[in-house]
Amino acid sequence: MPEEWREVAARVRNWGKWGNSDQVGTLNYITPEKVTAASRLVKRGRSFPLCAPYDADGPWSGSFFRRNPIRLMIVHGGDEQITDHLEGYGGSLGEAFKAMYAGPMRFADDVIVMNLQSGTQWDALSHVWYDQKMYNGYPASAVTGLGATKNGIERVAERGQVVTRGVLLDVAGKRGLKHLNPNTIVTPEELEETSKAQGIAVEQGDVVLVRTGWWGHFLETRDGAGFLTGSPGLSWRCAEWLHGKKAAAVAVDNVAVEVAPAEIEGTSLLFHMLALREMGMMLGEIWALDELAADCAQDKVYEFMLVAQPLLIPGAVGSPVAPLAIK
Ligand code: UVW
Repeated sequence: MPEEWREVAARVRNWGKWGNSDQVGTLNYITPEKVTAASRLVKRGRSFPLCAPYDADGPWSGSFFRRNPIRLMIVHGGDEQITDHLEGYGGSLGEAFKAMYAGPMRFADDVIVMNLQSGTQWDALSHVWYDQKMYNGYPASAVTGLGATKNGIERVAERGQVVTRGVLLDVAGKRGLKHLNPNTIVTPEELEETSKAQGIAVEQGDVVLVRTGWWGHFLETRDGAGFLTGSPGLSWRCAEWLHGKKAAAVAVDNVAVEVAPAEIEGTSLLFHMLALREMGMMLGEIWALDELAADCAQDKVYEFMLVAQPLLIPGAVGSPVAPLAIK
């Protein structure tokens, strides 16, 4: 890695800042005072879901190490005919259906099979590392077939801590575009200019939402390969800007928060390494920001209460999330 990147990595490193056993990183910036202040941002009682659909029509073509979610019905309305055929049918399944269908009640059940990373998600601090170390100096070997024994997403979920002020930086909107062009690099200077243009300053403990318009573009084109490989997104240099602001997390409406391909040839996920490994900052990916952005453009209020709790999945290196921005 170039010296300049290594120097930034050293400058933004938060290891030990919240103790040697910390596993939630910059979420420590969200204090009880921050949560109560965020609740006071709710003025209209209007909430905006920021979750993309977990369905078969997402961007994962099957050529990557991820797939679109697969949802299957396990019990459904058509199963009612089983009541005509249960006589003499044994086994625990037969017994279960006899008991459940004894009266008039009928029901449906389903199951979902998906990568935790294939839809709207949080990356846990154990998702990415380099040089055999992850956030707070934990060894990469702590992530095994059992899951992440350090920096797993459950550390965040257990604390119930992803409730704070959200700030939207609508970079595409500021440029007057529906979406940024493919592979556009969003610089820290542009984040600063956007925040100034919107009259909002990022403060300690905020979750910063950056809109590129890329998810909305995918919904129009359904071009999964283009969504994955042509993504506009943050420059790795934005890490230092977010570090200086003491942001709690960052989430973007693209696949990896950062721009693709990586700005330094022969590397990948440069911003991931700085955010997750050095800063201990979770990354939100594939967040649907268009409806919220349209509302913010209308009322000129780019701050809101954000509730974005991950699922409590012990050992997971990420989690689906259904974030809500409440104004
Ligand atoms: C990888 O592709 C490894 O990560 P992400 O989904 O966070 O971009």
